[in-house]
Amino acid sequence: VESDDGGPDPETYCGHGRGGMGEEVKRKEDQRFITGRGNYVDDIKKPGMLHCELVRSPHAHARIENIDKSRALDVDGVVAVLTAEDLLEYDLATMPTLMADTQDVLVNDKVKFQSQEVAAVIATDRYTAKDGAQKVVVDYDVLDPVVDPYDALEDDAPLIRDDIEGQEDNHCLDWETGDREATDRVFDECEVTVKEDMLYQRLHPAPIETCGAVGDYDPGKDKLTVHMTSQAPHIHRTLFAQVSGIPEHKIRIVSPDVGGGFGNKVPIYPGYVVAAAASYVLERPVKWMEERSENIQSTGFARDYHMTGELAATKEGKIRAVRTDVLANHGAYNAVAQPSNFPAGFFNIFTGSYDVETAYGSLTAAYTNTAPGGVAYRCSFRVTEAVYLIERMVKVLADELDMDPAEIRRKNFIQPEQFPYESPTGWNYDSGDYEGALDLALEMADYDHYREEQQRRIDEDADKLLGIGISSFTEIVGAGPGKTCDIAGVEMFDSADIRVHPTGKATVRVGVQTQGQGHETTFAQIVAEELGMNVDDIVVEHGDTDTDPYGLGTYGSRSTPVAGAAAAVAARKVREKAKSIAANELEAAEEDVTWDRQSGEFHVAGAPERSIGITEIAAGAYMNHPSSEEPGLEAVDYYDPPEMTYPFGSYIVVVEVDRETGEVAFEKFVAVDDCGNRINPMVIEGQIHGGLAQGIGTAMLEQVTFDDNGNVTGGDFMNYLLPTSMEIPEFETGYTVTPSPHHPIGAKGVGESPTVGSPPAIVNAVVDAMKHGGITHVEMPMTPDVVWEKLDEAGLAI
Ligand code: MCN
Ligand code: CUM
Repeated sequence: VESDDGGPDPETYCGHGRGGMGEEVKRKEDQRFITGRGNYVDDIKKPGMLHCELVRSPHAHARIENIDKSRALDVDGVVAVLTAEDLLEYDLATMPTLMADTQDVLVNDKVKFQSQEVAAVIATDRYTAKDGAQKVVVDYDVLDPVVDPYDALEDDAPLIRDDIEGQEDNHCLDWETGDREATDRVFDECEVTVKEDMLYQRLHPAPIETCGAVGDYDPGKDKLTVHMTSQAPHIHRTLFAQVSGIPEHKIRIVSPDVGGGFGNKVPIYPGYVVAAAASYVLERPVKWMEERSENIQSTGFARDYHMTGELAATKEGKIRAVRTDVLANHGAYNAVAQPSNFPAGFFNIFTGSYDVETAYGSLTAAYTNTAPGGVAYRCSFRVTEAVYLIERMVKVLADELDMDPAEIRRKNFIQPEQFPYESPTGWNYDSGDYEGALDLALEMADYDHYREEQQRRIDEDADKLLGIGISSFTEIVGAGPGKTCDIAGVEMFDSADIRVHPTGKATVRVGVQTQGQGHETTFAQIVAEELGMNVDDIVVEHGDTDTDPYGLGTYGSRSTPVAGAAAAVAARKVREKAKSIAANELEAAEEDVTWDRQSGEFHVAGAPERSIGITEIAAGAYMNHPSSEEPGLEAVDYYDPPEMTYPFGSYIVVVEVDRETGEVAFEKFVAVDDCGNRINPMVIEGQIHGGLAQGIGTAMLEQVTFDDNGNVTGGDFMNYLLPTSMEIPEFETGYTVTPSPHHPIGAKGVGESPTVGSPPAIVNAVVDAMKHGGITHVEMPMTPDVVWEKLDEAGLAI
């Protein structure tokens, strides 16, 4: 359903004072969050509810020889101890991962990573469950672990996946994209080539709320209700039905308030299955709630990409080809949370914002004795890695050619008139104006001034060096289309269901799931805009498979591109019917009635005083419906996007590097984003701030590390360093608006852009400060010791 008054033209959405598109509506949900009235999984208490604690392996690689439950069962209050043997009886000992691998729910034979789930103790309260868990005696035959993916692929590496038939080594998968021959040819003939190895380190998504579930099987209704921390309740229900054999209509998944997801809550974890299974077996509600260190050690991690990047260019700085090779650490199972057909996610967008002739990428993934994962933490399905690769490499090339990194980008940008643009790896970019965003960022950053200041400090041999880093990234968000993107076979569409009630208020239900992004506000704004309603008259619901239309969930910044589109289209369907009712109420022919976006009312052409708004129309729909229409006023839309959306931006970071200590301080941090038409600028600003903070954490502090035994070194926030307000500088944000031509309201996603775009800008800045010493790369996280080593290597340390 097209808009009848101009479509995604940004001028159309200028704000009409009712809380529609483009207005800074305060987040409706914040009232309950900031007054402690949120309702999270751990807030759920049910009569007779039991508590579950998991017994986790202290070893990364070990065969289980025996599990003795007896001492645990002796603990007063312990109701049951479950092991794989018990689950086998119900055919629940294993579960499929999102990439069709098979993961143990409770370890049957061999532990494959430290903290893997071995047994579950169910007791009357959490403390008793914990006491019981400590009394489960597990005999392990400890095996040699391997945690490094390079080591894992050595001939003499211990075999991790002996459960897979025919598997003889730790090789997980190979993947390639682009044109190898053409790319090699360009590299052979090109005047300039550059090459750099870089690690995008393993990160932890760190939501405030850890994962948890309350399983509640009702034998009277023969229905299983699972409250769980889920970014994708509907697909989780489908998977639950497939695994458990319980029919799908007898399962209800409820994802109540979710305290941050960041991709952590896309996969299914054994704890969810155990809580549900235990409630089924014991016929009592069972709660499982993870502790912080369990979350850090076992949850779906992010990145762990060992990349080699290469560019081939002319002496003038025109990039002709990009080549990359990656070794990915997938952990003990292939359990990456991404569309089924994309084994490397959307990494193949690694040519970024640049118009290059040809490109080739290859990747190998390895199993290691580490927790599974790879796609999480605001990553847009590995676009983080792709953007890091290309934006780092452009800087490497600029330094090799002694060119200004802004200038070299300008030389290579895809130009506005080239859209829709097909990339050498087959992606179809919808729209962009990369130079516009860069120009604005340069101006905001006072770029020329800082370049002069940088040189002055070098000339004067100052103690603190200045570095300026740029990143001009392009993202790809909004999966589907369903024909190419699916999760476990289900096409990646999304949905919205709008019901306007007799008094003119509306309930909107969507198939996506907010974890803090503000959907209760922004989806209401879309509907308010398209129906001429006031945003306060609309309530948005989500996260209940019994009441919401089926959708694929929130991740990959897809909510606005897909469910946002569904909300707009459903609203336009309602508007179609509203028009017929309006004509009836106004006693005019339908052709003579038009809708006015400014007033939000229908009126008779040529007689603007004869107008009618949604309240009267709703009354008409229920109390005086025209004979040509059914009573009621509602519509549902299932939206399969024709393409993804390609938000973009330019970030500029100025840092000061202390030659004495290696400490890095932020002087300036400019972020210009373009997410097409903006629904709520304040929500976007919040998304950008949060994501930039995470980008700073990535670049400066965060990394999951392992010791030689495969233990996560420091599974807590004393050791896994997250940025606090002390480490976060003042951000200066700006924006441009380049609508998506195929999205009903011209919007693109934005939730991940800042995390995707900022790490390379920060690393580029730190490298830039030392480039006169010959430094071409600094690995993340750039802690003072790492930076000092580089200063020392460059002869710049004092
Ligand atoms: N928005 C807007 N105008 C646009 C685009 C978006 O006003 N043109 C608004 C949206 O209406 C929505 C928010 O910005 O309220 C983010 O929208 P979108 O880009 O569609 O992303 P999603 O809603 O699908 O959120 C997912 C994305 C991802 S994948 C991660 S990871 C992440 C992120 O959002 N996790 C978050 N931001 C997070 N923010 C919080 N607080 N908590 C998380 O767990
Ligand atoms: Cu990759 S993290 Mo988000 O897509 O939920």
